[in-house]
Amino acid sequence: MRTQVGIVGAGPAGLLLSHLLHLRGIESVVLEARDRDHVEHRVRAGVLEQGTVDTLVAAGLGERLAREGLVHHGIELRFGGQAHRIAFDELVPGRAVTVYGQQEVVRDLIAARLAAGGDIRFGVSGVTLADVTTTRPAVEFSHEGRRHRLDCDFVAGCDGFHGVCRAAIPDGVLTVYGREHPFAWLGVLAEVPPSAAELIYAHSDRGFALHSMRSPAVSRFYLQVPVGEEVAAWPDERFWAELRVRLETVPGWRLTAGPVLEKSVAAMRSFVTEPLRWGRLYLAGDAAHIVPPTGAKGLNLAAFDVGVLTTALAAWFATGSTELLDVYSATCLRRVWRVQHFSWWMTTLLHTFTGQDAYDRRLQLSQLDYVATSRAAATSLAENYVGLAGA
Ligand code: FAS
Ligand code: PHB
Repeated sequence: MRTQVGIVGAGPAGLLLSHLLHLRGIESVVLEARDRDHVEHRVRAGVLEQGTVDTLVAAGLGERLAREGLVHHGIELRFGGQAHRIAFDELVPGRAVTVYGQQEVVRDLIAARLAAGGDIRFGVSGVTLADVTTTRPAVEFSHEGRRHRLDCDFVAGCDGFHGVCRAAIPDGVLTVYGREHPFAWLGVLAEVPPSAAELIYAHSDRGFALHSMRSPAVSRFYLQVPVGEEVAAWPDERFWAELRVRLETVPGWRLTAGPVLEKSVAAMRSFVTEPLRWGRLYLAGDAAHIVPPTGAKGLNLAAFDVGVLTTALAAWFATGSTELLDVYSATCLRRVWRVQHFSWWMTTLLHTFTGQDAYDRRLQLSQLDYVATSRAAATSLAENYVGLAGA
């Protein structure tokens, strides 16, 4: 079989790339290891930057997003028994974030691809890459009991952190940067109305906590827990009790608990691979970089990558020019490092660290106080959180 762009992975990066290429008249085939139901129900991101929303709307995917997405013009930092709002509408007028679950974005993309006759193969296995340093790359895979070879002009590695595409690049080609953060996040999705209108990022001596949401009826919460923590160690009662201790720190504010729909633990790592290209293989999204979710950036960075890659591929298919393809890596990496820094900074600002002494904690509180009281510092947080305009 043959296509123009072979895409490995039907997460937000792979699906959005396939859709954007389609809008440019470029064919693609998306190969996904998991089944459709799993991909559409995987609970991950919840916050979309302005730029991501603009990209989805421009791509004709704005109808349900506009109807069900929650536009937020601020977030709250909660520490030292006080609530401090970072007001986007004052600090970065005209820019906001939209709360809309990643699984909703993925559902909209799959529906749009299939409605347009797009080719998504769910449940593939044994994906291997061939000849990606030649002008005739290919992806080989097994599907429904048969082995297939997909000949293409380019391969897009959108298969996430644990995928095969980055791993297919020989030693010595990539430079890898990163660190594992000394804690994890326990995430809970609950069928209960949010206890606040906006997200609350809470710093406490017992660790970080986040109050987020998915809709007026469904809330999303996170607790900082030790690395390797098991979900089984957190029965619902213990979870709600600990969340109350870390969030109910402002007089008169109460958390409403409810039935738990999903509970999972996510590792916290920062990771970047350079370059994002090897021959005719282009990496995008979590396959190339991971940020801790404290800055709500992973999905947004994936959307940024595939926007740049679409423009570069469209130029090649239209004119044969490799100019934009040759700078794809550098263009994305400038944003990747900005987002890496912001996500690392939010993480070090809001989490407790083993071995942290009283001096460290005072520094953290001083930084939090500075962000809460200095317009310049609050504006810096706000502009990074809503997403820096342009490159
Ligand atoms: P994904 O990992 O989403 O998709 C890769 C796909 O490739 C998967 O479907 C996988 O099954 C498939 N695949 C893997 N190996 C394969 C193989 N060998 N063959 C075929 N297919 C293969 N980001 C935000 O922006 N905001 C947030 O609020 C936020 N919250 C998060 C909360 C949590 C708990 C986590 C874990 C992440 C969060 N993120 C957030 C980051 C997250 O959204 C990722 O950045 C995003 O899923 C990246 O999308 P992809 O690059 O498409 O990778
Ligand atoms: C989420 O709603 O899942 C979420 C929100 C903000 C973050 C991370 C996750 O920083």
